[in-house]
Amino acid sequence: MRFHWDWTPLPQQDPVEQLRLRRPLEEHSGGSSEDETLAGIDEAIDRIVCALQSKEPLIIYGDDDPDGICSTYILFDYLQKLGSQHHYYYIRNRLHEPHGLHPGFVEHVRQRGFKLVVTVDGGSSSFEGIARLNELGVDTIITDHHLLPDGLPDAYTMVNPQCEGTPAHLKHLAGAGVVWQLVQRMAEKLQVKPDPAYVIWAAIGTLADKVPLVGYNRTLCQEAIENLFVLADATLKHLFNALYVTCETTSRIHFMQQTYKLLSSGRADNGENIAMSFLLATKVEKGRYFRRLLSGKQIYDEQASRVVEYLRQHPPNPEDAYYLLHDEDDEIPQLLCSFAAAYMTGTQKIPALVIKHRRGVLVCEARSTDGLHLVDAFHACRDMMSDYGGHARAAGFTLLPGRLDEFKERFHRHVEAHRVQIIAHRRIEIDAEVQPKDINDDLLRELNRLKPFGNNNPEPVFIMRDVRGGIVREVFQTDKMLEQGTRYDIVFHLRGDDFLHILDYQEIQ
Ligand SMILES: [Mn+2]
Repeated sequence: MRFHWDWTPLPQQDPVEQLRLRRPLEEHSGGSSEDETLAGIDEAIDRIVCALQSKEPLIIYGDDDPDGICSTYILFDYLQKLGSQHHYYYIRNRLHEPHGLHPGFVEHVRQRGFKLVVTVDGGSSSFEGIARLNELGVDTIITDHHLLPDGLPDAYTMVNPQCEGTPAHLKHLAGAGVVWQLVQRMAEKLQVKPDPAYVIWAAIGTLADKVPLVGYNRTLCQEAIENLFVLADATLKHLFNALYVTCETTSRIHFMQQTYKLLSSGRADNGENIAMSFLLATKVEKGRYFRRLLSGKQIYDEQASRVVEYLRQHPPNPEDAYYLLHDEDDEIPQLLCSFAAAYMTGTQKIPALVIKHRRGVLVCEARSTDGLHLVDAFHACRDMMSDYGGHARAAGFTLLPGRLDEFKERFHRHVEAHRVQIIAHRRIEIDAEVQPKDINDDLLRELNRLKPFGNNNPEPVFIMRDVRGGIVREVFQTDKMLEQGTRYDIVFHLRGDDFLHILDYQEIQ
C-alpha cells in the first residue's frame, strides 16, 4: 500500500447506486441573463463594437498553448463573421518571448498602428505592457482566467472570472470559456449567430488547460462531446479523417485530447502560429498545416514517453514530502517540464518541481496536490525570484541568478511546515466497492455519464476486496502482476469492460 485509502462503505451494494450517491451531478446552463455573466463583459463588447464601427484596427493577443489558441480563434473568427476586415492576432511564442504584453509586442502594436488590444487567456499581470500601451494611446481589454495580482493593471476593462462577483458556476472558466461567454453575449446583442463549432473549441481549450471540470465547464465539455459530429466545422471534419475517432465517449474525449496536443505544436515567430493558420485555412489548404502540426506532435509524443521512462527510473526520495528535479543533464525538454511535474504529482500525489536552465536563468514548472498551495509557497521565496505566478496546483517561477541552493533550503522548510497536510493528501478516495460480477454495461454507462474526468471531477476509483489474484487475472486485464494464489484488496480505475488500471493494492495475510 503506497497511499492512504479513503473509504467509507455505503449500505448500498449496487456500485451504480454507490456512484450516484457519491458523485451527484448538477447541470448548469451558460448563464446569459444580466446578472449571470462575467463583470466587465459589456464594457468589453461595447468597446470592440465601437472599434468595428469606426474601422479601428484591433489585435487579439493570445498565448501559444491550446487554451490560448482556441480563445484567439473563437474571437478572431467571430469578428470575421461580423464582417470586420481590421482585426489581427498575435500569438506569443513562449520559447522566445517573455510572458504577457512584452516590449516586443508593444512595439508590434506601435509600428502597425493598432488602437485596441484584446488579450485572451492572459494579461491580468501585464502592468508594464498596459501602461506602455496607454502611453501610446492604445486601449487594452483583458480577457483572462489567471489569478489576479495585488492591484490591477490600468486596462480599459478586465473580464476575468477570478474577479469578485462571478457566479459560482463560471468561476473556473478557462481562457476559451471566457471568450466563449463574450462571444455568446456579443451574438445576443448584435443578433449575429456564432459558429456552433465554437463550443467544441471552447471545450478543447478547457480540457487542455486542466481547469476544474465543474459548473459550466462540465456543461460545456458534455455539450461538445455529445455534439462533436453534429457541430463539427471544416477543421474538425478534416481531423475526423486524419485522427482516429469513433462514436464511443472515450474515443471522442481522446480525439479532443489529441486535437489539443496538435494545437500546441504550432509555435512560430512574429505573432504567427501554425495551429492558428490551420484553424483559419480553407478546406484545401488545411492539409499542409496539418502535416506540420502532426510531425510536431509526433516529436512531442516521443519525448513525452522518454520523460516518463526517465521519471520512473528517478522516483522521489521516500522521506521527502515533495519532488524537486534540477535537470542539469538536460533530460527533460523545456516544453515538457510542466508535463514532467504533472506526471510526478499525478503518480506520487506530492508537490513536484522541475527546474532547469533557460537562456541563462533557472526556470521552474511545478504541480501540486491540495496539500500545498504553490503560489503561497513561491510567495514565501519571492525575494529570490524575478517572477512567479500561476494557480494553487500549477505554478512556476524564474529564479534570480545564484539563488538555487538558498531556494531549495527555504522551499524545503516551507514544505516541512506543511508536511502533515501534504501527507494527508497522499490518499486515494474510493467511490464504490465492486465484485467482479458488477462490472457490466450499467456501470460503464454510469461512468460515461460522469466523463470527462479532470480536476474536481476525478475518474471514479473502485475497490475490490478480498479477491484471489488468479480470479482477477482470469476475468480482467491489469497493469500489475498479481500472484495466482494470493488474496488482495485492490483499488483501481475501470477502463472499458475488462481493463483494471490498478492504483494500489494490499495482500491479505
Ligand atoms: Mn488558459
